[in-house]
Amino acid sequence: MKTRVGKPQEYKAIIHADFDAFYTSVEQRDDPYIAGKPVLVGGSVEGRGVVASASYEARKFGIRSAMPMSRALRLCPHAIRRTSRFDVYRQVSRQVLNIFREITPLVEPLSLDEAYLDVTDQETRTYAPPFIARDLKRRIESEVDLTISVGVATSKSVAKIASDLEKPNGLTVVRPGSESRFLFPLPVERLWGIGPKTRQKLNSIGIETIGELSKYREDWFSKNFGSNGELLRLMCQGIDDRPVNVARIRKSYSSETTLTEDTDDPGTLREIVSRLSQDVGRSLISNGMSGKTVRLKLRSSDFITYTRQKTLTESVQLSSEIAEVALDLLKRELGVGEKFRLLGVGVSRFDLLENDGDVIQFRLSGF
Ligand code: DCP
Ligand code: MG
Ligand code: MG
Repeated sequence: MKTRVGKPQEYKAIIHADFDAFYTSVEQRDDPYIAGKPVLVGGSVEGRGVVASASYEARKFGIRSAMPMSRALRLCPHAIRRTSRFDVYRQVSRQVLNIFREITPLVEPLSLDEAYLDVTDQETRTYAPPFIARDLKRRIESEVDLTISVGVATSKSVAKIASDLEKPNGLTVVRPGSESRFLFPLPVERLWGIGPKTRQKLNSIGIETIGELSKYREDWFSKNFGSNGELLRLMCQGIDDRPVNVARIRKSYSSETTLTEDTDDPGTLREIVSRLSQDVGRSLISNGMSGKTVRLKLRSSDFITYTRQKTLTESVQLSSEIAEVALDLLKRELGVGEKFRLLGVGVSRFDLLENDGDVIQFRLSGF
């Protein structure tokens, strides 16, 4: 590690790196025939699959991740469809994480295609963070033959917003002290944890930009966002002290629900398990993850909780695949006269270091 030669100020240097159109770029890299063309990676139309990744050429037609494949192909009938090759993506991810770790030991992978790096200790008077980021991009391009977009800032949340702004192949630097100038004109949904529903509610009371949101006072944030309010208020100012966390590993995704009334009705139970599978599939998809073990959790009306699980040979990610296994597990528990009061579905066993990157959901409660 290089020695740090007198730093002018005490701030952190954080890089957020994210592959451009990850799955499709890998496919284009490995098959020159489809380079530069609209390419979609995801499920089949017949299987009611969704788009996992769309190449930038395909995005010109309005195609986005998580869109049904059937709709995507209507928007761009000549798009080339490929099925996911998770093993290859995992291998690429591992290779790139190793490059990151040669630069700094402080690497926090968020999913297969993105990570934070804390390069505070690598900074010197002549080697500023933007140059570290530029060299990082060059290395990935020459050694892995793929492009990443990179954000450089003093905190994780600002670096993540920055990396997304000039995709593909972007390098966005937010210099120390210019966080507010950078953040304030951006729409609120750029903030981590502000989903479509919260955005709509904020818009409905006239708040469109981060700058507008930042004008509210502490008590307004705590009233409307509960215990996360202060975190969100500070994020609006570009203040985020969360450290780059090397050890944080997300091992599973799950969703559970307590029934309004205990029941043994197979139809109702099946419907709930399908819905829970959908929740889990959505989380997996939006984090670009998949897992091999599907778990069904049951709590009977006499409060006995138990789980049934099945480990598959191939990783699953899609709701339909999760539901198929979960419903099969459920089938064996039905018809023995037992009523249930709680059901849960989970997917676990990820092959690679993957975590949820401190996923925080800011939900408005006060409206
Ligand atoms: N992914 C998925 N389903 C989603 C979103 C993502 O399966 N709804 C997978 C495929 C993506 C990968 O995770 O290639 C990385 O997700 P990103 O959100 O980073 O999307 P891309 O890398 O594809 O595009 P971008 O250039 O916008 O980062
Ligand atoms: Mg990406
Ligand atoms: Mg990503």
